[in-house]
Amino acid sequence: MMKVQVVQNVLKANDAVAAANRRILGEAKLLALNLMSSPGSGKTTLLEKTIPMLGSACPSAVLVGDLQTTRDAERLSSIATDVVQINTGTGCHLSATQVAEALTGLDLGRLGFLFIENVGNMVCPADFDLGEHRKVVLLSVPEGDDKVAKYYTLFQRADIILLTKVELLSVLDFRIDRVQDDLAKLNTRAPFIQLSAKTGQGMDQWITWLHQQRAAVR
Ligand SMILES: Nc1nc2c(ncn2[C@@H]2O[C@H](COP(=O)(O)OP(=O)(O)OP(=O)(O)O)[C@@H](O)[C@H]2O)c(=O)[nH]1
Ligand SMILES: [Mg+2]
Repeated sequence: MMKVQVVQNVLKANDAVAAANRRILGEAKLLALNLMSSPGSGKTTLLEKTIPMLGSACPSAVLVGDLQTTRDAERLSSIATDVVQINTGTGCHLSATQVAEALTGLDLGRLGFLFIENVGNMVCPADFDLGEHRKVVLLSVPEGDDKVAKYYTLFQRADIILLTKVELLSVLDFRIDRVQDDLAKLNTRAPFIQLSAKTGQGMDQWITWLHQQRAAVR
């Protein structure tokens, strides 16, 4: 009983900070996105390709969460206007408080997009609202076509689902219809885009969605 109480308190405290973040991000009139997926499914690579395609009128900042190292921040440093690396130590997800702290160092008014690359993990990030406007969930082809039903909470909450590394479909046994059947039971609201950062397939569709969502929150 006590344990349940503690967990609920942690989530409640996180939600309060997330609500404050959402107010701040709303006033800044930017679009804030929380990118979630397992390690290595292509979040940083997607941002490396996406940010230059958004146009100079829409500067982007990135908050990137990893247990350790500044490797992802270094990859993005010459691409994004601002990059903040958040090291969680042993933490398996970003919290609203970590995002709030990172936001204090940014000039939000000049930004068009704020990308928050969560810690690579398919379970924990799903439970922690950061105050983002949209949740972006990636699944890469090498991970296998059975993941949607297994890690359902993440996919249920997604506002868009990106199937990444699709140029590998020809060399791996991956059935897209299996993914689509599972999504039909869990989340029919989120668009499903087949994408390859390597070949550029699906990138235009993703960029169009980003601009549409930004217009919607403004
Ligand atoms: N073939 C192929 N490889 C890709 C694609 N996108 C990313 N990769 C590769 O996948 C590996 C992991 O990509 P990252 O972008 O670092 O993945 P991540 O999700 O940011 O990983 P974490 O930050 O550790 O969670 C790298 O070797 C990328 O080059 C793609 O579209 N096709
Ligand atoms: Mg990364």
